[in-house]
Amino acid sequence: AIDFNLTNLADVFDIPGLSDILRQAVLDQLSALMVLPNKIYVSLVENVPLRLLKFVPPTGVLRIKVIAGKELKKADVGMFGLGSSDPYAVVKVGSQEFRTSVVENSINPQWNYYCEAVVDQVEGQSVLVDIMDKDPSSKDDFLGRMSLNISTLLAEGKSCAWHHLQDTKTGKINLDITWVALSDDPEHLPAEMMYIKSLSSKTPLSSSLLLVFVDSAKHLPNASQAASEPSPLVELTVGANKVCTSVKPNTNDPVWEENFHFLMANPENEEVVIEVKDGKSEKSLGHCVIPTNFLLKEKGLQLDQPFFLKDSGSESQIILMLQLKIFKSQTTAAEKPKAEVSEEKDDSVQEEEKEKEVSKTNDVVAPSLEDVVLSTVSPVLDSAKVSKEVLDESLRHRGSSSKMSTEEEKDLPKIQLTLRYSMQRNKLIVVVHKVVNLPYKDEEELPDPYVKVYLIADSKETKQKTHVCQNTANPVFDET
Ligand SMILES: [Ca+2]
Ligand SMILES: [Ca+2]
Repeated sequence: AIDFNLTNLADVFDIPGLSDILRQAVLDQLSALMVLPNKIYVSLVENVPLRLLKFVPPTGVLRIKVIAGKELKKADVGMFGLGSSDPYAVVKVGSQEFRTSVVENSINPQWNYYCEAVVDQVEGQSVLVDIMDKDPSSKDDFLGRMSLNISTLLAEGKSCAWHHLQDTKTGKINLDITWVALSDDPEHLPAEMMYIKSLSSKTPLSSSLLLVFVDSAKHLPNASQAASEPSPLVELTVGANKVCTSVKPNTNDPVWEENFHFLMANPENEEVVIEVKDGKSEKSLGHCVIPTNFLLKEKGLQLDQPFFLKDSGSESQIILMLQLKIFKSQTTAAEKPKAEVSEEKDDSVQEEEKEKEVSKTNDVVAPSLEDVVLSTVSPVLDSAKVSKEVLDESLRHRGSSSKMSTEEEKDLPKIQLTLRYSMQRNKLIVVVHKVVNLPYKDEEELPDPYVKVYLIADSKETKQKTHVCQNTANPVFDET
């Protein structure tokens, strides 16, 4: 894994002679790492745990069946000049990529291929399908592409249709796409398992999604008696899937705060194997196993607690948050608005929550980190062809309980911003949309808020202000 901090990254991009090739290489690496959601959290109030806010479940899952192609372009020259193609399809959703098998020598291929893509955020995201002709001894030929907006799919719940391919003269593709909602109700599990079995006997499909938030570990042992502090990382294994956190250098109490998810066929008999390792010596620092059926018995299908590590120090713990989401593929018409509500909720979470008041009750904290993050992350987003990104962060009041209900969360002050970095113009564009739920003392004395944006780079500081909105706790600015 690449491990460099964002401040250094900013410096790298500032080097004027940095070749485009190197820049592109860095961007490619980063876009691979910057798996959606590209959410960044900056604590505006000190000593407030952001843990719960950083644990953001995906919005849903798309179950995609690439059924068939028709009248595809002939990209191979045949012996008698007729020609054909050896088509396969590449499906992309965010950073996830899936590939069908190759159907040889056919312009009307039948794939009947299933894949499942986790959708973190609906806004601005598409399902992209490229059709290619496999050529054993040269670069594969492009046969056409198509894209579908995920928000449209979500509204319809299901789409089964022939789509004309773009950027080509001929060809259609038949896709069956289902929006799968995520539920906290274990009662949905048997029905979903029956349903996926009925869909395909060949492809093992998923009935649920396991979310794992690796928060931190405490009192980890050193790798050996002679060794100094370890540089720990966590390896998570579910079935054949293995993922790793980043390495935290030289600490017995690492904080990772990283999100992972695993598609599961049957959570009744699967387990998460957690192994903490020293990145330097590769030695194990402790491990534990959590069977996922534990989660089925918990309220909200959720566990948020420290787990003692085996073969580790006597006090060694790992702090994890695990949640199981049960798939609900068959959404009835009556239930549809529910799915839309949950999407709305997600949007509101995605609004950046921040406030800068005229009064000095809450001092502005850490704009530098935020801006460094912005100016470095945004070019990455550009390269990943994400035109609009919303930076997330949340403001929490001191003394509030560690768990907030959704109701309470709705009333938190929030700011909505759009951030874009234009490589051509070498400019960071910040659109201040609006702020909601600013605190105020009484109805008579509403605040007159404005937003000040700081950019701190290379110890130079620039700032810009919006206009002042008189007498409101919910100002709308829409300023760039
Ligand atoms: Ca060819
Ligand atoms: Ca070919």
